[in-house]
Formats: sequence, C-alpha cells, structure tokens
Amino acid sequence: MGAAGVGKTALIKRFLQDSFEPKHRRTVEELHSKEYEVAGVKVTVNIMDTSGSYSFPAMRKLSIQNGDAFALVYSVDDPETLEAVKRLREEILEVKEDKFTPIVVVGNKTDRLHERRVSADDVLAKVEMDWNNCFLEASAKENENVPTSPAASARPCVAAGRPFPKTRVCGRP
Ligand SMILES: Nc1nc2c(ncn2[C@@H]2O[C@H](COP(=O)(O)OP(=O)(O)OP(=O)(O)O)[C@@H](O)[C@H]2O)c(=O)[nH]1
Ligand SMILES: [Mg+2]
Repeated sequence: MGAAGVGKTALIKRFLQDSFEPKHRRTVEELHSKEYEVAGVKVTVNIMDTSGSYSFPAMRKLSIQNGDAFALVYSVDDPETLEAVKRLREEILEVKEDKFTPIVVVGNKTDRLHERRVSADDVLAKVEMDWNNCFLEASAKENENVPTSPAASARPCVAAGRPFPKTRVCGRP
C-alpha cells in the first residue's frame, strides 16, 4: 500500500517477473499469486497490488482486513508519500487491533540520487525504534534490495544497504 506513483506495482513486477515498466499505469486493484516451496511444503502467496489513486476509505479498509502482512511504500524523493505511510500504518493498527501485524516500510526509487528528499536515517529511526517494524530502501528500476521471497519480512533487516546485526529480526527484537 502507499500513495500514487511511489512504485508499488513496479516493486511487485520486479519481484514476480524481474522486469520494469517506465510508464505509470494507475492500478485499480490487482491480485497476484505465486507458489513457493518452503521446507518441502507448497504455499501460495497472494499479493494484492492496491491503488494509491483511487483509494476510497471503504476499499482501503477491506484491503487491510483481508491482508496478513503489509508492505507500505513511499518514494524517497517525496516526503508527502512518507506521511501517507504513517497514516496507513495508523489505519492498519486500528483495523487489525494487533501491534504485531507484520509491516515492512519500503523507501523506493533510491536510484533518484539527486532528487532524494527523505533521509534514510530518519525513517530508519522512526520505523525500527519507534514502530518496531522493518525498514528497507529499494529501487525497482535498478533492482536494488527488492525482496526476493515472502520470507523477506522475517529476515534480518537491511536498511539503506547496511546490514543489521544477524540477530535483529524485523519487528521482533
Ligand atoms: N526512478 C524510478 N522510477 C520508478 C521506480 N519504481 C517505479 N518507478 C516509476 O514510478 C512511476 C509509478 O510507478 P508505479 O509502480 O506504477 O506506481 P504505483 O505506486 O503502483 O502507482 P498507483 O498504482 O497509481 O498507486 C512509473 O513511471 C515507474 O516507472 C524506481 O525504483 N525508480
Ligand atoms: Mg500501481
């Protein structure tokens, strides 16, 4: 979930098809499925690509109710999109009534070096220390740090390219 144009679809496309679409096509809502084998057991992961543009409160609430884990995406060149992430997190906590709902915050478009307006350190402190959620920065365009499996939400955090101590697991210190 996240504001319009932050790269939600691009991250999913990179993750599922290892490709990148330079054109912005606004998503209404799209469900993707991927099969995995984890410890010899087949699991199907459903990934809901939500809309940042047509995000009506009722639709958003339904997406939250139906979701088990959330990737909240902002763009490092737009501080407003980080504010949207903060509001979404509040809404998720309210709807789920569960502070252990898995949430990973993703700062996308790190390739836009000269346009960066959000400091990784500031977001890292807020997300990891205050929220106890996981944070990473990525570039769907350059295929940098895009999670490669759903298990990524349980792996040690990598923020802004700096690995955390091996014992630090996202959301569970
Ligand atoms: N430079 C750069 N551009 C990106 C990156 N990821 C996405 N974009 C571009 O940003 C625009 C929006 O990307 P989308 O993935 O469609 O954004 P979205 O969040 O799905 O947007 P909505 O579906 O409207 O909510 C497109 O033009 C993408 O090519 C990235 O990592 N770097
Ligand atoms: Mg989209």
